[in-house]
Amino acid sequence: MIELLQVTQLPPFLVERLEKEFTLHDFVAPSDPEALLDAVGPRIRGILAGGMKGPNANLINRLEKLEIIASFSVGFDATDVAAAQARGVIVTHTPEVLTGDVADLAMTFILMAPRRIGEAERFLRSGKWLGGRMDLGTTVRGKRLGILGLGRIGKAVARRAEVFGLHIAYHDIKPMGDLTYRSYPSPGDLARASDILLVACEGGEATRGLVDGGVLDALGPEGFLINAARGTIIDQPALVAALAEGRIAGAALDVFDGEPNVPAELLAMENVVLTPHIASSTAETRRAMADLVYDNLRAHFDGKPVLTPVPPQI
Ligand code: 8YV
Repeated sequence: MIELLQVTQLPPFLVERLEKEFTLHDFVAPSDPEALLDAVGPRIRGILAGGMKGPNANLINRLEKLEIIASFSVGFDATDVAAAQARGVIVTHTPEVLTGDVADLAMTFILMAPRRIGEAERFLRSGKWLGGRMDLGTTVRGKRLGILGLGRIGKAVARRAEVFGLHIAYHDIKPMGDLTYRSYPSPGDLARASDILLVACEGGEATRGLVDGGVLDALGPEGFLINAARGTIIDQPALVAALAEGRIAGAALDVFDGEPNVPAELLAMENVVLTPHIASSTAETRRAMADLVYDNLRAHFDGKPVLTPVPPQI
């Protein structure tokens, strides 16, 4: 059987399906990685990766028979795609199938943060309601939503947000052609023209720290920051400082730089909604992602073109 190296946790239904046709080697937390690689490395033809964990250049280059890296994620920043493609190793990901659920979570966040829904639930559960009413929230309707990165997910959120009466603008490095949304030339310009700033661009080195203290100040003390993309895109210490000093009004975050660790300061803030990277975590979407990972591997090893390759990065 063809041998694959699994470097990240995957849903059991995907592992079980793959194990019927492939030999999987568990490299998620190996006690002796060197020994395992010495033993099986020369036979490994595929790697199973994910959004938060993928192979670096060292691992890729060590596996001489490696042909394909199949990532259980749309984001491929955890895998060194350039190193893989430089060697002719195909990288696949799972676009489209998770767009709806990720956009739904982002839209939920856009409503939750200004309306103080997380805080309201804690207020009720802790018995504070018995002592009086909670402070007022902020209306979302009529506000300006700035979308940083108008890709598949950004556009899907824009469609939802229009229904809620938000005015949409965006910044993207790619020209967006005939869209009616207004484009701003930089993240700071977009933030200055936004009441709510949604981070929806790719992760990786190119966008690391793109939302810095200057962008947060441009968003301003009435502004909300939403992130269901990658934690690395935001300068996290700058975000903590901006929230602590009231330089932005609040945030809703599904992703963190260094997750699953989340800064203690954020955990203690009432005006911050926090979820544990669940944007694509529905049974339906995870099944669809798993099917796509399987279909890509099957196609490749049957000598057919893969379905969803990561475009060339070099
Ligand atoms: C997953 C993700 O949570 O698709 C992505 O880029 O980050 C998520 O869908 C992750 O890949 C699960 O391991």
